[in-house]
Amino acid sequence: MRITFISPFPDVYSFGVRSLSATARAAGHDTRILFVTQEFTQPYSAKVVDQVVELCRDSDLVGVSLMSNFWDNSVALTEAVRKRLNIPVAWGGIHPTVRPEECLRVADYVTVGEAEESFVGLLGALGSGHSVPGVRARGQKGFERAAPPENLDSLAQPDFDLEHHFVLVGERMLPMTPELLRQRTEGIYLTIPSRGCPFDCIYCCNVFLNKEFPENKKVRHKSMRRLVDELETALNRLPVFNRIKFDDDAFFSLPYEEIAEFSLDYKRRIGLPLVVTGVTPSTVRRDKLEALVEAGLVEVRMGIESASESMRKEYKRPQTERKVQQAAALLNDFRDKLIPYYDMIIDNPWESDESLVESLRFLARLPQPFEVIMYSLTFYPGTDVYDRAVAEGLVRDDIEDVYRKYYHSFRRTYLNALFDVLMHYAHWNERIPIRSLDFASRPEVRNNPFAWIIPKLLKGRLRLKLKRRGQGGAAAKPPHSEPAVAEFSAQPSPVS
Ligand code: B12
Ligand code: SF4
Repeated sequence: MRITFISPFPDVYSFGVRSLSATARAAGHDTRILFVTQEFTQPYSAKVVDQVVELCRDSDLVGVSLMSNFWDNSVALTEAVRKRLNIPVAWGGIHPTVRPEECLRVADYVTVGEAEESFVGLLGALGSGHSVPGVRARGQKGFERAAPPENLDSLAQPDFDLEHHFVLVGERMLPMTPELLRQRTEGIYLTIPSRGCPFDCIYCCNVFLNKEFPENKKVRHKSMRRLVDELETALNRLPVFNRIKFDDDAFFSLPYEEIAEFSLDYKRRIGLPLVVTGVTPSTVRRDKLEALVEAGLVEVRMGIESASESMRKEYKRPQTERKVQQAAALLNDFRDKLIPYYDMIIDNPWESDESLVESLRFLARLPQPFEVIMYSLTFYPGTDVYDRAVAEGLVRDDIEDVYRKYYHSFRRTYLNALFDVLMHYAHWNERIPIRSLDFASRPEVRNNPFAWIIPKLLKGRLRLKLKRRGQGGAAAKPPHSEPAVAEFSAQPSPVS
């Protein structure tokens, strides 16, 4: 059977699709992957849709992977394929997992949860009318869930066979080449050593997964040997990668012995700079850091989200302020070799200004160097914040209020402008004057309509400092892998 997968994300990592494609190939099917790389805020042009349809023409099944934000573009491609080719389309990924009924209004099949086994089951049963655990079909009554794979080592290595991959370049779908892969990944090989998460942060889809799949609470890891084997296979096949990235909330929760085993093997067989994202402060430990830094760890990304104790409790973040400080201090001990990125959430309609000020003051006192990445709280379906936002009328239309919301577009408030300033100072490794920040965040100051001048002055000060350092580019955006915070200083910010 021939299956064409569509990845509508702007990046070409698409780990879920690569895993499914490899599994289907191992089961004897022929697959193709189309990386139709575009930001979800931009609709596909008719020219792009036409080419995608052409590349799907000889398929028995088309599979689309999506997160909620990619709804519009996934609908556009699916409708074009179904109408023009009359080929069945299956959807999978986190959005169809959380919202199967909604997705079945557009797709013929939806997989719920991790789908290596159920997808191959679907291929075997296609057209037979037989039901397959983990798969929902249009009009089908009843549904049997499929448990996620227990042993990650038993899964096929992700599909990196470029011969059957295509990627959107400008307005053209071109065959993937090693050079295009290098450009699109920026030389980063991304993988996910574990699946599952024991926590239930109220803004994360794990809340849903933990309810729907109680097995998800137990973290399943690939063995360290298998993980390094995977990296080695990818590097040998494609010498385009110069950095490895684990997008994994649970990597630091591995026992020290396993991390030490991994580190030795990684250093010997891979030896490339390593990035670990999704670090939780409660799992950061000196011995683990020492081993990983020795192996090549150069960057970690840790979720702080809020420095206010009450907010963290509300978010169900499993850490105290002391733990966060300890973790930051530990990371700072490795500052010559390691740069930490701290994630923060703003634009929470239930968060008070006092709580935001706590975060600002906390960040301003953290040991440098570090980078800050801000996220605008988004109410993804299946999360607790979504339920509350719907109940309170903050979300009236899922598509408009959630799927189309850009998570890096921030409300133009005075306190957000201060976060922006702080982020710039941190990026340039300059300390924001703590007394100025404390003054700027006092209630009587922040409620003054002229207060917006303060963030501008602070940015001006930074520019001057950088000029003196011979780096006149303070106006430049920090080179984060994510789009930088909106330019608050471009216009006066209303006072919140
Ligand atoms: C790795 C990851 C990324 C990577 C790679 C994303 C990519 N293009 O693949 C990066 C860092 C780029 C990323 C970015 C974003 N991410 Co992200 N990411 C993850 C993470 C941590 C793991 C996903 C993963 O690969 N898991 C392992 C694979 C094997 O699982 P999977 O992808 O779910 O795939 C399985 C099934 O879903 C299914 N499946 C998947 N695709 C298909 C297709 C078909 C046809 C079928 C049948 C089945 C199927 O089978 C797969 C194999 O079992 C999840 C957390 C989570 N628990 O899922 C968040 C998560 C998916 N991300 C999320 C978000 C919001 C984002 C962002 C949109 C914004 C942000 N805040 O970061 C950005 C922007 C994306 C973009 N590129 O524009 C949300 C999605 C919420 C939602 N409802 O949409 C999640 C769930 C985290 C959360 N906050 O709850 N992310
Ligand atoms: S620790 Fe990370 S993956 Fe786990 S629930 Fe919280 S945000 Fe989600």
